[in-house]
Amino acid sequence: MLELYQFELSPYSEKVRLILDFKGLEYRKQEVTPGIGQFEVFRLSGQRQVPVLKDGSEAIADSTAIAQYLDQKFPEPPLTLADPQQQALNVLLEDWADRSFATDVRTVLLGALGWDPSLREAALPNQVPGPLRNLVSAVPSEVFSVLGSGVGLSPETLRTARLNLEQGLQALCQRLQNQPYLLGDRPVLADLAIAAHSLFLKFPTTAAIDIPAGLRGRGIPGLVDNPDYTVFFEWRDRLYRDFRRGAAVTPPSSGNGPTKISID
Ligand SMILES: N[C@@H](CCC(=O)N[C@@H](CS)C(=O)NCC(=O)O)C(=O)O
Repeated sequence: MLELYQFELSPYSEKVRLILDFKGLEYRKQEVTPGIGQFEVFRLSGQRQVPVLKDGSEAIADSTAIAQYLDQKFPEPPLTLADPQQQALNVLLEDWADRSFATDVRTVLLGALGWDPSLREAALPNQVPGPLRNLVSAVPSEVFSVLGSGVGLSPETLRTARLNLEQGLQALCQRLQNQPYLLGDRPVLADLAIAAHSLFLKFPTTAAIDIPAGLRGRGIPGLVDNPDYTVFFEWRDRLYRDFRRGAAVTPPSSGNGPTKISID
């Protein structure tokens, strides 16, 4: 059986899980402990990052390489498009998702918090507004071992990331105005990559990801609740409903704070 070496809350791992589910493939998750567990990842693949897909004696690192491997070995349904011009856009959009979008989402999440993990509890009551505090106080510490600490982000970096993200979301909404998926009437790699990298913009409700109950369906205030981006979040939630295995879990009723969980 296929084995996925992963972090549960890594967007790149989520991208591969979405691809595996989209193709209807069975696989086993091998959760890697950040730090010590990455020695095993290195032993397998010659590099330390997750995701790594193990297929028998083969170990494939990097979500894009894994996507290409799976599409070649299990062609149906395809992640690519037959029309070369459309396929070029598919490649470019996936790369944008993995670099620009992924970085901006991470920066906006960390930056919105003025993040320093060691000061988190101390800083929260004074510096973070209500809805954001509710969100943040429920974020498990594992998220921050994936995201990094965010220490040293300048206000200019934060502003630029927020603007980039808003511009990207507007462009994606534009593409989704008249078609169900980003490049037509079926999802392709670009859809799955962008959906996966929106993990921290809005936590999905699927039971397939081990997310604290208080976070399901919640996201960054000012973005998830902005009507300008409704089309984007509807597309993301539809994609999860139709293709991600594991039923949706009803999030806690809005207005209440999330379930508080202990943070290191
Ligand atoms: N280009 C890689 C990026 C993977 C990546 O950034 N993985 C992060 C988790 S989201 C990681 O393993 N971080 C731990 C580290 O760099 O040591 C891909 O597409 O898979």
